[in-house]
Amino acid sequence: MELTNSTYTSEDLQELLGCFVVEKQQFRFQPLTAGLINETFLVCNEDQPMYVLQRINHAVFPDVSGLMKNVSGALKVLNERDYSEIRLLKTRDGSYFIKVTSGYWRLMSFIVDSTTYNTTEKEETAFEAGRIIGNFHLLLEDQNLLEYTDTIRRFHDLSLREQQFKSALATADTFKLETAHAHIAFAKETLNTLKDIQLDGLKLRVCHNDTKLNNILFSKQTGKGLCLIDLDTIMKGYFFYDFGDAIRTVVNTAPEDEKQLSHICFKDYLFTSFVEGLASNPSFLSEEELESLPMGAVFMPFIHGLRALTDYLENNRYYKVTYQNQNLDRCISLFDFSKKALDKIPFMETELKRLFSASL
Ligand code: GN1
Ligand code: MG
Repeated sequence: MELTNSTYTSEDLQELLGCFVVEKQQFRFQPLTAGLINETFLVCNEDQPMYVLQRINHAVFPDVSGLMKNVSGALKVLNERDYSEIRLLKTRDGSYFIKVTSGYWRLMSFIVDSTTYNTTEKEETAFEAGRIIGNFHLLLEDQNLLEYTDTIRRFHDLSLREQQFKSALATADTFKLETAHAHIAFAKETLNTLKDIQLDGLKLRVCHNDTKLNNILFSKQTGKGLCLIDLDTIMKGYFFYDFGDAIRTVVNTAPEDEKQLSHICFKDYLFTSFVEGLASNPSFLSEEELESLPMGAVFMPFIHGLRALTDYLENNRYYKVTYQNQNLDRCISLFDFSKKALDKIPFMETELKRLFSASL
């Protein structure tokens, strides 16, 4: 019996596949461990990946049927010449997910010869990331927001994240409070500054809400951006969020839990390429949105750092960790990037004005 990870055997997974409308054959399962929330397996026919099988984390996503409605609704329009199609496979009962004792599962097509990158040094990859994120937004621009459920309410709402942080501070053990002392102080100080950011006037759009670089598929052959994956947080939001999440992962060549702060960087040339890619789409951003974007690159790493700090104080109950202090390392590195992005605000403003001048 081949063990796929500590929880599921390949027999378990094979049985699950039998619930979906797929050709009956003996598959091989390979766990994908990059995500911090769901359990994901690549389903292979010999060495050829065919599908992605995923257990949806129900504690994080209470409304699985609303979530799958968002995903399937968006996927209907996200299928264009320059945007690759991901298909949801139906269960034998005609649903897009199945509930069994181990939880909620879904199955998606795998795009042949595609790959992801956690970080990049290449201008071309940064350009393609910008192009494909812009394309995603253009395709979804006319969607009716009322048809999209909030899969996680107030997901990027700083006041909610502040409340959660404060309640974690009230219950955390003293040793953790001491270890994270300087970062807690930074969080409190920055919360006071960022509180004044006004997003209310910006256009609400159907956003991806988790546009980190490794949620973009690229063609192994041509290097072109293909589509966005990890669609669970598709719901309303501001482009400000999707921009900031992309910038924190596209222009920083260090991973999210980098310990060596000298490796955490904001590479100007990668920012420029990303924005060039974004601006290569027909224009869809208003002047107000464009003006908001540089601050998005400060806000998003900060809010993620704050969530990681909160989870560290709460003994890692939300994010998966591979070692005890990983959430603290994530927090330190994300806060550091947020500070570095703050120093780059004038540069970001100049580049956005220059590259979007034609659309203003
Ligand atoms: C989580 O599971 P994953 O890696 O796709 C989180 C994102 C964070 C990310 C940090 C629902 O996403 O918000 O950016 O970890 N998703 C949720 O890498 O909380
Ligand atoms: Mg995600």
